[in-house]
Amino acid sequence: MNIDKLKKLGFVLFTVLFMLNTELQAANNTDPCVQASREATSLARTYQRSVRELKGTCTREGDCDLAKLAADEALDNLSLFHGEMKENCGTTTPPPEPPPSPNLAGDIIINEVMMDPDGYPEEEWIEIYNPTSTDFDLNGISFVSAGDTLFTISQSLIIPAQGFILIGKSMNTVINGGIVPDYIDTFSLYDLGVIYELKNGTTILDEVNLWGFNVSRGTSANLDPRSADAINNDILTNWCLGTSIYGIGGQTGNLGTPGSINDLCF
Ligand SMILES: [Ca+2]
Ligand SMILES: [Ca+2]
Repeated sequence: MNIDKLKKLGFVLFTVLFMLNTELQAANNTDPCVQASREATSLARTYQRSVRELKGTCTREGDCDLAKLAADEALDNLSLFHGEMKENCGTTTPPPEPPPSPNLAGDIIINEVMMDPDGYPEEEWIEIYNPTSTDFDLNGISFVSAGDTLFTISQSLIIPAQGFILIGKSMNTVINGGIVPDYIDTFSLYDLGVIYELKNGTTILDEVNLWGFNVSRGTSANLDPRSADAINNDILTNWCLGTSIYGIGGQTGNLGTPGSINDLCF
């Protein structure tokens, strides 16, 4: 075989490979399933990256709005593409599952506290509210009072979207003021307003400073329900004394709304 024949053969082989490659690329580029799958995978990576950023940097309330927005947007688009894939591509493999949502500042808040009940010490309670549209598992969440961790929840405890969890000290309604707690633990609250925090490890999910709040025995510290978010519960004037009678505790009955929507403050 001479050099010219070798050159011709090389040219033919090159042309065939080039055409094959072009056809393969064209097939890949026009297949809606392949495209949707790529988009979904890319969005899942974006979401995972945003979640990593949030977990790495977002340790204070209000610091992480942009990363949260990016994560939310990627997740929304991911759901959209997944829907398109199911519609257009039959049994196409679904995109990779994103990890569970990270715990973010403001996802749960301190909503009402009975710190000085008119009766037994077991009548103290803490109410947590979930202002978001997603259920939240309180497993691993700590409650901190004046810098001291009073307890850490060590079991799955779901607080529904826009729902409440009531944490008490006893299930016995004879001594707990007639409340029905969702969860009980061992703790003791000061009979005055202090700084309370909900934390996930070192991340503060919510903080309220009730220092200066005018506590009244047998009456809860009650956040106005129109201010039920992590920012507005920082404002002391959005808090007031509970006014609804509940349970059986104390000589005159305790006032507050344990486990349900709060009394209006103004
Ligand atoms: Ca707050
Ligand atoms: Ca309440």
